[in-house]
Amino acid sequence: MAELKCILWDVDGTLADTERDGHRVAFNMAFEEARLDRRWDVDTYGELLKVTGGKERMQFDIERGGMADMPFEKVAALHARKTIHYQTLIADGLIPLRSGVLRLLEEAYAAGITLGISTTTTPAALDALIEHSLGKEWFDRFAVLAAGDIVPNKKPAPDIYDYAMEKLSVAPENTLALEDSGNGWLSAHAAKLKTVITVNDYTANQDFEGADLVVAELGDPDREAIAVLSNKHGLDKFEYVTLSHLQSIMED
Ligand code: XBP
Ligand code: MG
Repeated sequence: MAELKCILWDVDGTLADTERDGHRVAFNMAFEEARLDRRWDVDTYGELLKVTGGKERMQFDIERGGMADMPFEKVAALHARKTIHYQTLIADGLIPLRSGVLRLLEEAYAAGITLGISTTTTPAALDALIEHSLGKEWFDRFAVLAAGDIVPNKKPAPDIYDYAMEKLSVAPENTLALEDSGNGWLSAHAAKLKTVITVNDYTANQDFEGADLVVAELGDPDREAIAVLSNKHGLDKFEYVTLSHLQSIMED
């Protein structure tokens, strides 16, 4: 039995459905701008999501023959342009937050729970989402923004969660992760965190065996009841995820 003191949030797929209509589109804009033939369609991008990190994803596509070979400096330069396109898409307000995200963040913040971000995404992309989708006040409300290349190994390695917890001086037994993908779950689990998963179209069929709660959405009081896909701690029937659900998962 442990108290919930900290919640670490994944970004892409968890705060918002950024992959299909955000990152993917921005990669294609960078490819087109650089006059490359390659375009990542929705299904191809789904396959490529098994590789975390945008630069690593391009490198993987090059190695498997999907994209023309190029030196890593070119990959990095293309990725920098992709990040700029992504920032523009986010600033245009094209990607809303997922249901329940703001409600749960506000509830946890008001309750004095430490909040942090643990993501594979580039810091500039994260900043754009915080500024335009959450609101600038959240730059101060998150106690740590752990993102991108600051750790040697990206998810599914536990490094980014370990880094965030070290910065916050919180123990894994008091920390809960919110994730959306198999790689995110493996990362949080390897960091010894209890984990709640909100699946999306790209991750619905991935393996979340052992996760503490798997739901279709966090949900909101004024919406349809959410689908609960697995409920390891036997929480009583509920229509949306609340802070007390997260607290009971920690205390079980
Ligand atoms: C998801 C990722 C990222 C994004 C693209 O991160 O793997 O690589 O797809 O972002 P998470 P970058 O779910 O951990 O938030 O191009 O900035 O890497
Ligand atoms: Mg994710």
